[in-house]
Amino acid sequence: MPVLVPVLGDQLSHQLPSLVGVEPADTIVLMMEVWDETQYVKHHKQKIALIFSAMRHFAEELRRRGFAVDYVKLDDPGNSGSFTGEVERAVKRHRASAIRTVEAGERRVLAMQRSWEGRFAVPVRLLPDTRFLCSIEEFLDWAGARRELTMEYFYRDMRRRTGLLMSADGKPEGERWNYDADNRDAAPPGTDFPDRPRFQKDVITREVIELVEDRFGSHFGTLEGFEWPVTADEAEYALSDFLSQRLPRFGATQDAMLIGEVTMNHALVSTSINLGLLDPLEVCRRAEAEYRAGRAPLNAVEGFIRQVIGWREYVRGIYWWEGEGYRERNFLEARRKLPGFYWSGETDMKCLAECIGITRDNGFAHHIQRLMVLGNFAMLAGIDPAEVSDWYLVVYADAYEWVEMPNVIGMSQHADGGRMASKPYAASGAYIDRMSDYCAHCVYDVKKKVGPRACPFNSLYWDFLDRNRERLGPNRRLRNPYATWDRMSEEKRAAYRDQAARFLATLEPPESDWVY
Ligand code: FAD
Ligand code: DLZ
Ligand code: SF4
Repeated sequence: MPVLVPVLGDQLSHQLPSLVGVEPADTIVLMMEVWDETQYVKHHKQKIALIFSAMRHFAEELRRRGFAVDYVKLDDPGNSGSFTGEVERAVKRHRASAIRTVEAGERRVLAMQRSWEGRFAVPVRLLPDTRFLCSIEEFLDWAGARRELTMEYFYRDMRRRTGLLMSADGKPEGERWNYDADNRDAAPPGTDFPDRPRFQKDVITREVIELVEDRFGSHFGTLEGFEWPVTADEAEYALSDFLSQRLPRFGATQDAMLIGEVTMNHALVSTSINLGLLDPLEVCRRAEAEYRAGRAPLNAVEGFIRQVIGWREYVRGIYWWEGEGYRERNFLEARRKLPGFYWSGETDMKCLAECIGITRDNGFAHHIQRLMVLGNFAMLAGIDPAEVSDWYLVVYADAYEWVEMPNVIGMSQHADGGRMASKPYAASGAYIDRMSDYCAHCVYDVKKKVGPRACPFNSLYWDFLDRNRERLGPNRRLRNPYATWDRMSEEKRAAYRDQAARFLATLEPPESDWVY
């Protein structure tokens, strides 16, 4: 009687603990396209296409390695539509003696896995996911011993542990841990960025794209611009392309935004790492090798490695540290509905229209677009963080709860009360103007605070601080903006409040709630 090895859609690594050390002859690998996973939020079309195509390719690779793979397609007759239903059918079909599987990245799915032993009366071996450098237990120990969970200190521990960018004397390379201050340049309009790598769509990907158009046609997003790596080989090609073409300039313009530019000097590796097509440590070693060979500067390589072994591992730890109810955290008690234009992209605000358009066409936007345009606006406008979180989970091809929620609830919306970010990532139009060319093409005037053409970010920024004074006033890092607000005349403050109120009254929720 074989052992059943369910492999989930974001566990596509040949080093997966459930696949290592097993005898293919005694093993049935189960992979399942299931309706429930496509609907717990109505994911972007590109996200579903990416996951299904990558799953189907991975199943082929496993077969070539001698595994028997039972692959359940979405439209297969009898597909029950859920992980638990499909595991139950497979246990019966194969008379499995045991189940061996790797813990899911999301609490929701982990709860299903934990129910299997009781339901199916076969032993279930649930293995930790070793594709992270810091285990959940290690993170909980680290967090439990601290009053403040500062990412920078976590990151330094990860540098020491991995030896990445460390000198022989145990000091950080270049004598500094962090080169963030060197990574805040704008990019002049007209800057030439290398093209994103493109991939031939083979018959598997073409079939999946057709399936998604057919079955998920009403979901957000377009499929025409689908350019994601769907195999480990393609992901490796994309990584090499980044290392040679964009990493050397990754640092300086990391936060910059330009109309029509999707990739800039970003890596576009998050979908591949999150799916298991790339190993995070290997990715960082390759980036370090570029520095050691003198092909990429330290500020760029350190900046990149910090994102992967610092932020990525840290947010995953925070997700498990925060526990149940994380999505519902709402420190600022923000209750407004998400405006409809987050789905349609129809707004006169050029920055939002551009970032939403890029997101619709690519299932992607880079970090600063997510944080300082889309997230910043939602927080200033007082949108309910749970709705904001659902939006991010839908629209990005790299979004899974463990990485999306801390970034949205914690970092971007300050809904955790400051656990992740010591002050809210709130900014007026001046920041967006400094880092992009959006404002030069906007109907609003970024320099104006009140009046019909005033940039909405300006009055919203002050109104946000004013509205949340009780909660944010004690924050020492906000002392300066509050002092500036207090120095304004009452007349000026009233004008800002009025401007913000009139703008907020124009925000309308989507016509239907199909998106949830
Ligand atoms: P680069 O900018 O080139 O960075 C390199 C890698 O570092 C990324 O591929 C990613 O693996 C890692 N990384 C960088 N920043 C973060 C971060 N804050 N958290 C986790 N990993 C990070 N990333 C996701 O993978 N999934 C999400 O659902 C997601 N949601 C986000 C929501 C918000 C509000 C914000 C502000 C950020 C979010 N991020 C998310 C982080 C980040 O925006 C993306 O990882 C990044 O844009 C992916 O593009 P890239 O591969 O070109 O990254
Ligand atoms: C996101 C997603 C989607 C859309 N579909 C599937 C699927 O049909 N089969 C599958 O195995 N995984 C899918 N996923 C990814 C899962 O939701 C993912 O494994 C969990 O989010 C991890 O906890
Ligand atoms: Fe956005 Fe304001 Fe600039 Fe327009 S003027 S692009 S709304 S920041």
